[in-house]
Amino acid sequence: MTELEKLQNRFGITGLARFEEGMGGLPRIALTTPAADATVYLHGAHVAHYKPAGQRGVLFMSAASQYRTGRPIRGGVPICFPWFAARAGDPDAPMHGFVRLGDWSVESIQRSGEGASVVLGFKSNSATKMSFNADFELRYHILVGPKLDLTLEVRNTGEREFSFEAALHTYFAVADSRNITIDGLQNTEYVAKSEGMQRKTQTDPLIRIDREVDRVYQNTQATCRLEDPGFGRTITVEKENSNTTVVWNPWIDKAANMADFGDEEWTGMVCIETANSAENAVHLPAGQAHRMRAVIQSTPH
Ligand code: TA6
Repeated sequence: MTELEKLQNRFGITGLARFEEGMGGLPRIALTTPAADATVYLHGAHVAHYKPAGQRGVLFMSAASQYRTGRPIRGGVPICFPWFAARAGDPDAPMHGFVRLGDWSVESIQRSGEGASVVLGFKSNSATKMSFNADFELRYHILVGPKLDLTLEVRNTGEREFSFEAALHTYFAVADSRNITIDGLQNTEYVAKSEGMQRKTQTDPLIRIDREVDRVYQNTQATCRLEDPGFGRTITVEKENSNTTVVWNPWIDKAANMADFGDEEWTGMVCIETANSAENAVHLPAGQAHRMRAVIQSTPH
């Protein structure tokens, strides 16, 4: 019996949750529910598709994405942990940490109202401790329904406090990134990564994409609202226990320099990321847990 068949036998639910070979032969869970459909790869616990009933898909996936161990999937909701972006002082460390590069375990799959809930797990081991010297257990709670409700739980299973950064690095599918607006971050300070790491304040009420935008908004718990006139919908991103929000679009040049991203795909996506980064890093005492949550809802106009 293959690993996939073992998973199907143990966790599969007829008419709701099916294990299948996804892109690159990677195992994934196909969720088909009255409220929404979704796809979750065990590689990186990566939500790659979320489509509420009667709507188009909410998440962007690159047609050029790689699907193999050791490489991140491009699009959907990558999980960044235990650091965000490049690791300070370690140029060889993988961008955004290592948990999006490896396989997660399945803990449970259940029907939940008109949708489904999935819990995936990732534990520290000798290999992770080589680069991040801490004992931890992650549990990723994925609730697929009228909303996409994601909670990343980090538990310190060691004897001493450790600090970490984390992000649910969500890629939203949009009709044309030049025509969308993002509301919710007015008067918030941010680090402008595409402008020499300048520290600035968001003065305009609405964020628009008219160049490369790579902004790390600090000390904000605000709900963001993405208006997409082209697709005729509003997407809201509510969050809990997250003090950083990142907004990113690579624009033309950066898109052309990304091997796993189509040169023209920058017009079809924008990232609004639920995070804790830099001064908002989390300091987690031994035995304690932290739960960062993003709740995503798409509402047609
Ligand atoms: O969240 C924005 C960002 O940090 C950008 O600087 C860009 O690097 C993006 O993440 C994608 O990172 P990745 O390692 O997935 O290519």
